[in-house]
Amino acid sequence: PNGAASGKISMRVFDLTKVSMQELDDALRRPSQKSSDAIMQIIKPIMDDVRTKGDKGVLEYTHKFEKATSLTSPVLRAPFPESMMQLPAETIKAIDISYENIRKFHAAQKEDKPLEVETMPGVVCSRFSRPIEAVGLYVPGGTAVLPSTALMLGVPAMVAGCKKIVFASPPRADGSITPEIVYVAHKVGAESIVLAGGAQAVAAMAYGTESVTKVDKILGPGNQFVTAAKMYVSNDTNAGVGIDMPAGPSEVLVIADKHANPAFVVSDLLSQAEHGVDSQVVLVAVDLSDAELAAVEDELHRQAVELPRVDIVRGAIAHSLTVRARTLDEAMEISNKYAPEHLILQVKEAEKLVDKVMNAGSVFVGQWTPESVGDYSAGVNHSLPTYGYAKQYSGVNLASFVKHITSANLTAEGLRNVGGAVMQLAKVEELEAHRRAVSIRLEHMNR
Ligand code: HSO
Ligand code: ZN
Repeated sequence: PNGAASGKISMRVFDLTKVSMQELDDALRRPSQKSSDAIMQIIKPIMDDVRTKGDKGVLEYTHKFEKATSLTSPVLRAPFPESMMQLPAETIKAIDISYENIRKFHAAQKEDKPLEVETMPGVVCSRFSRPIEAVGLYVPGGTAVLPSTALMLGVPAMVAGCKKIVFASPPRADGSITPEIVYVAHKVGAESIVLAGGAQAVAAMAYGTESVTKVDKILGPGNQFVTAAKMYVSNDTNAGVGIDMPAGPSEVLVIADKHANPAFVVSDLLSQAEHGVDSQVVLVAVDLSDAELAAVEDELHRQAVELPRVDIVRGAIAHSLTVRARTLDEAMEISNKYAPEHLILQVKEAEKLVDKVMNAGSVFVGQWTPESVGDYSAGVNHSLPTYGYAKQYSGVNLASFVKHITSANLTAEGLRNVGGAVMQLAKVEELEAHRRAVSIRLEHMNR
C-alpha cells in the first residue's frame, strides 16, 4: 500500500551505553499539549449557550457540528427501541463476553462490608461506600466507533449501583446513534443517551436541560474540546460536578528481551500507534544484539505498511523510540520513570517483573497477553492515566463511581478516653466551642 512508498517506518534508537539518562529523559518527554487557553475561549460561549438556552442550545450545536439537522430532541430515553440496536450476531456475542468479564472483575472490587476499627476502647471509626447517584459517560464519536469505551465506563457504573447512568455520544448526520453504543447502554441499564458531542454534551450533562438529566460526575475520554469543557464545569461551583482524569494521547511501553517474538512485540507497538498520530510507543529492548534489534525493526516496517491506518502509524512512530537497555532492572527503571498508560512485559518469567512495577496504568504480562485483550475483553479497564499521570492516579475502576463516607461512633467510655486529647488540641487552636462540646458531656456524665 501507500505506506511503503514513503520510506522505511522506524523509530529512533537510544542506546543506554552511549547516551546519558538525561538525554533519554528528554527523549521520553511527552510532546507538549496545545495551550488550553485558546480552547477555553472557544468553548466558553458554548457552555454559556447550553446553560442558558437548554435543549435549544444543545440542538443548535448538534445541527451545526454533527449536521444532524433532523434531530428535534437531544435525548434518547430508555427503553431504547430494538430497531436501534440491530447488530450482527458475532458483535452481540463479542459485546456480551466482554461485558461479562468486565462485570466480574469490577464486581470483585466491591467492599462487601464496611471497614470498622476501634481506635480506643469505645471509639469506633468506620468507612463505607455509596454510589454516586447520577453519572454522565462520554463516548467519543468521530472516525472510530468506540463501543468498548461505553463498556469500560458503563459496566463499572452499573456494578457500583449508580441510579442514573447517562451516556453522551455525537449522533451521525442522519441523527442516529451507533447501534453498538445503544446496545451497551441498554445492557448496563442506562436511563438515557444524550445525542450530542463536544463541549455542548458536557455542558448539557453538567448543568442539565429540560430533557438532559443533570449528573454528579462526568467521565470518559474526548477531544481537546471535551477535555476543556470537563475542566471548565469541574471549576464551576454552580455546576457542582466532578470529572475523571483528563485523557491524553494513548501510550504503550513494551519491555522485550531475547526470548520475545519480534512479531508479537511489533504487533503490540502498532496497536497503540494506530490510535492517533499523537500516540507514543516505546520499546525497551533488553540486551538484544544488533542483529536481533534489526530483526525487530524490519518486522515493524513490514507489519506497519500492511495496516489500513498506516498513515496514522507513520505519524505516531515519528515521535516514538527504542531504548536499548542492558538489564531488566535498567528497563524497569526507565519504565517507572516514564509511567506508561500501558506496560507490556514480553520477557522470560514476566510475572516476576510485576513486583518491580511502580508506575503504570495497566500491565500486560507475558507473550500471550496483547494489549488489545485489555482494550476490549479481558475484564481490566482501558480508561487509564496517560502523560505520566500513572505516577499519582489510577485508571477508571469501581471506586471511580462511589464515594467513601466515614463515621465515628463513641460510647461514654470512648468519650472519656479520647476527650482529653480533643480538649487540649481545641485549646491550642483557641476554639473554645470545640472544647466545650466535649467538656459539657464529660460534666454531664459525672453528675
Ligand atoms: N487503547 C485505548 C483504548 C481502546 N483501544 C479502545 C481500542 N479501543 C486506550 O488507550
Ligand atoms: Zn487501543
